[in-house]
Order: sequence, then structure tokens, then C-alpha cells
Amino acid sequence: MRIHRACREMGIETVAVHSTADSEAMHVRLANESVCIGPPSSRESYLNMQAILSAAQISGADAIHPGIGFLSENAAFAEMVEEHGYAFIGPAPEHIRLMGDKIAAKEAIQQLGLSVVPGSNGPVTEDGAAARIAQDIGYPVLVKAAAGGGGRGMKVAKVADELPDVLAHCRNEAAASFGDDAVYIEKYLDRPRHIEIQLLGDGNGKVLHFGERDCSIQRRHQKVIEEAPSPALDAATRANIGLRAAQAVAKICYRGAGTIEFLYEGGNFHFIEMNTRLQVEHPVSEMISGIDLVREQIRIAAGCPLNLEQSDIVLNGHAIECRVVAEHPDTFAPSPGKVTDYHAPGGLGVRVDSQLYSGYRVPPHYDSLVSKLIVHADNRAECIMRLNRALNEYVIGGIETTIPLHQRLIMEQDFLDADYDIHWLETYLKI
Ligand code: MV4
Repeated sequence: MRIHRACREMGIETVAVHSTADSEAMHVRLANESVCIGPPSSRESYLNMQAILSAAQISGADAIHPGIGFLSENAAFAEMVEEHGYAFIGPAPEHIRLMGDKIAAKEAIQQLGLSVVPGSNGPVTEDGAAARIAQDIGYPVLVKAAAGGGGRGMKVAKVADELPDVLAHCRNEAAASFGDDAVYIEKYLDRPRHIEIQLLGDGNGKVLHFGERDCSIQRRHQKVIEEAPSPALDAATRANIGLRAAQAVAKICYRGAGTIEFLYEGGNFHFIEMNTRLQVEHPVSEMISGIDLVREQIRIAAGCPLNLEQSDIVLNGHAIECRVVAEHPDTFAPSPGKVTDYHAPGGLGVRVDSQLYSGYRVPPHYDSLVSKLIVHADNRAECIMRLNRALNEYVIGGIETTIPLHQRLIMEQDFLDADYDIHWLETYLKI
């Protein structure tokens, strides 16, 4: 739906692909055409590259937008799309591949001039060498899988005694989950914030930044609330890290939308990963910049020069996104099923990006995200008041959603004070 909306405003027709479980989905209804690409199992539909290319062929598509999940960071898919003569609305396959290998990405980003978390600077293959590195940087250390990312395949060793077991565990897990047992070591940062920079490159060496998002409020590596700008940064720090991130990937002539993720602790930014796709939380950056990032992605893929300069990107006010999921607000038990009542909030500064409508059946097969409520206001305090008002208006009947959780969270004193880090929500929920 997000991509369709940008296309329509550009006068571009759309073809939706969908599984049999999504025949009644709103994006299928809105698109000019739709093609069913397989059964509910995402492996046989949304991850089926051949089926998607066939859909492109029979519909006569010019370009393929990979979306924000599934194949969006699959270099082989990007390559196939281009080999078949379609424009891939995303980065160059080599950059997707580079950033997918977390060790190679870290090395490359360090070369490009950004700070990384102190650690092994490459894979650790031998326990003795690992122990020396860990001793050097100091415990606790974090062992991460090269092929991991997004919190998958990592484990802390608090003291030297634990390191051999943690290494063995991570290697086994990595081999089983990713078919690659390479692991690396980092200093474990205790209480960082997750701050990420939104970037847009034209593929010719020009890269713009759209400031940062603070995505520290998460549970089990699923973001719950995101906001921009981060209440933890001042204007000078923001401009500096944005410029440095943009300059880094400009050197590799990065193309398309991308996000550099940092852990921010003690006034320092440490690169952890780069996402070579548009992210779920991109609307908060759109709301403060006034720029349609999907429109820009499409223009870049079409080979249009970026008709924006960094000085055109003026960040205004504050935006917060609540990710509303079809889960029980206390137990997080999945709650798919039929939406019997639906009323979305509106008014100045309120944006709802959702596939829901009254009568829609939320399928049980996929991610439980059903709506993003994004609110914009002049400043953070007003934004929270507006968000509270909008959450109170929002009616989603027939399924459980996390709206009640969001209502509670945004009125917590720590949230009002912006006094949170990546562990805040999980600590709060255990009380
Ligand atoms: C870390 C870390 C602490 N120290 N690296 C988790 C997701 C992946 N992108 C990297 N992650 C982390 N890496 C070091 N050296 C803590 C996390 C982490 C985390 C990071 C961002 C957002 C939420 C998180 C929750 C738990 C752990």
C-alpha cells in the first residue's frame, strides 16, 4: 500500500503480487492489477523469486519494488531482477551483499570513516585468539554471527570463563541458522540507545541524510515505538553524525534508501549494521522532512538525478510512530482474525499507514503488524499529547491489538522524560 500510494501520485500504474492468503488484502484491491504468486507459505510465494519475475513478465512491469521485508535485502534477487531487464527499486546488489555480511560491513564502514564497536575486526576462528581479544577490550563481550543481524545469533560472555561455551554455542547456532559459522567479538555496550540515520543515495556519489530515528523502545528485537528526532541528541551532534554517515556511503556511490544503525552510549556513536532497504519506521523521517522517501526511491531507480540538496532537507518538529500489532497487549499472543469494527483517527498531524478495513481478516501466516500510527507536531510534548488523543480515537474491533499497551507506554514518566535505552521496555514489561 505504501508503494502503491507513491506510484499513484507519480502517475505510475501498479501490479500487486499476493499469496492466496492475501487475496482480500487492501493492496490487492488498490493496485491496477494483481497476480497471485502462490500459497500462504511465504517460502512458496513472497520468497519465490521465479514467481515474482513471472508476475512481472505477464503484467509487463518496468520495475520491481522489493518492499520492506522478504526479498528486500536479497542480493541474488536484486541481481535476477536486473538480469531480466527490470529496474530494481533498491541498492546495487553488491552493496546489499556487502552489508548482509556483518563482518565485511563493519570492516567496510570502518574504512569509510565511521566508528565501530571495539572488537575482533574480523572473524574469530580460534578460541585462544578470541580470549586475548576479549581480555584486551574487556568483559562483558558479545559474540555475534557474521550472517546474523537484527539481533539473531548473538550471545554475551560476562566473564572469561564463559567465553569458550559462548563461542561454541554461537558457531553452532550460526551454522544451523545461516549455514555460515563465522562469528566475531565486540565489547558489550551496557545501556545504549539505538539510533539510526536515514540515507538516500543517487548511485553517482551523492548521498543525502534525513537525520536520525531513535528506535530504542523495542521488545525481542521488534521495535514498538520510534521517534524522530532523537531526544538524546542536540542539533550539532545530529548534523555531524548525519553528515559523516552520508559521506561514508557516498564514497561507495550507494544507491537508494538505506539506514545506518548505531548504538549510542556515553556520547559516542558505534556503527552496528547497515540496512539496505526502506524500513518500517521510515514515516517518522518523512513527517519531519516532508519528503516522500518511496517517491525518491522510484525516481532514483528510474535514473533521475536527485533534485534535492542537503540544504533542502529541513527537519521540522517531532514525529512518533506506534507499531500496532495484532497481538494481546499483555501476553503478546498472536491475535489474527476478522476485524469487525474499524475507525482510524484523523486530524492535523495524524497519519495512519494500515492495511485494515472493517471486515478484513488478518491472516495468521505473516508478521503481526497491522497499523502504523504516526503523529507529527511542533515539539515532542505536543506530539505525545496528539498521539495520546489519536490512540484514544483508534477503534480496531474483533482482534486484540497493542493499542492499550501504547496508551500506557507513552504516559510513563520515563517516556515523557525520554529517559530510555534499548532495555527499557523489556525491563518495564517484567514489572
Ligand atoms: C550490541 C549490543 C550491545 N553491545 N552490540 C541487537 C540487534 C543487532 N542489530 C545488534 N544488537 C545489539 N548489539 C554490542 N557490542 C546490544 C544489542 C541489542 C540491541 C540493539 C539495538 C536495539 C535493541 C537491542 C536489544 C538487545 C540488544
